Amino acid sequence: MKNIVFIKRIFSFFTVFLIMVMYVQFPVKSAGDTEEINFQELADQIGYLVNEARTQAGLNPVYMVPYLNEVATARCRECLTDFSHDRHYLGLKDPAKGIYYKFSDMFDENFPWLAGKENIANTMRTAEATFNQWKNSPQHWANILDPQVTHLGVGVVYEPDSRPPSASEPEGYATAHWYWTQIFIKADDDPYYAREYLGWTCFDEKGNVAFEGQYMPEMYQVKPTECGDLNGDGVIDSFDLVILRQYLTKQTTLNPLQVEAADVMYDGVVSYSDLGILRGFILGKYDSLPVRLW
Ligand SMILES: [Ca+2]
Repeated sequence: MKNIVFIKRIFSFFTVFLIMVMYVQFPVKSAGDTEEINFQELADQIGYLVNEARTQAGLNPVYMVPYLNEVATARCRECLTDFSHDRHYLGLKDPAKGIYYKFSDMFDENFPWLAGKENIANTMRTAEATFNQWKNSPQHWANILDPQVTHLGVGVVYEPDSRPPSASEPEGYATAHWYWTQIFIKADDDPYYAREYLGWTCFDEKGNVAFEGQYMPEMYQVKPTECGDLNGDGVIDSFDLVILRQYLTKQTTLNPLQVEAADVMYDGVVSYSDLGILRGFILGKYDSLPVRLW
């Protein structure tokens, strides 16, 4: 009986709008070792940009939910071999392999959502560039600014072995390195039903329904506390030195706040001179950062 009520509620609200962006260009530059890419930070950057846009439009910000991030990441992986909303290779779909028959198949059957939408994109390598693709497309933008949306999941996947399409193989493999997905939902946050969803939902201190682990995304997960503190742990030590060396040898990337904190010479660029000064500070050669050498 409960399930019947729930199913009716889903169908009465259920709408799915499926839109994608595909730019036919193939960046040849590799992102390097994918171990060094902070995918969670990239996903949160997308969420932050969504909320910035929604706030400017006078709409409520949306929460991100770890489970929805997982769903969106699975959708990205699906897009590696079939970058499409219409699932026209239906006969090839195999849920056991993480390839789904329809949008709603990606969700646990008990997950309390009433409506869902997705935006997918590929090719671009930064959250800002991907977000601007969606911003410049009216249908994607309408999803981002949908007043009914309450929660968001973002997935980001990097595929190092992508290759350009050929006439004989139009589908079936990744044609871009980067894949991005937004999964928007309208949550079933009716307190009357919420207790049936425990495990997915919880109640905040005011008794409002919330999803387990939901959070407001921040632009950058790593936030330096001061000049020289590249990893944002509040102290300047050899761990920061290692990060700066990895950055200079292109083994890792830094967010803009970290790049600013890495400019310990305060000359507007990050170079091996900064590495020398940071090492000198850690060894006690300098009393404070930044150190201006002129
Ligand atoms: Ca530090």
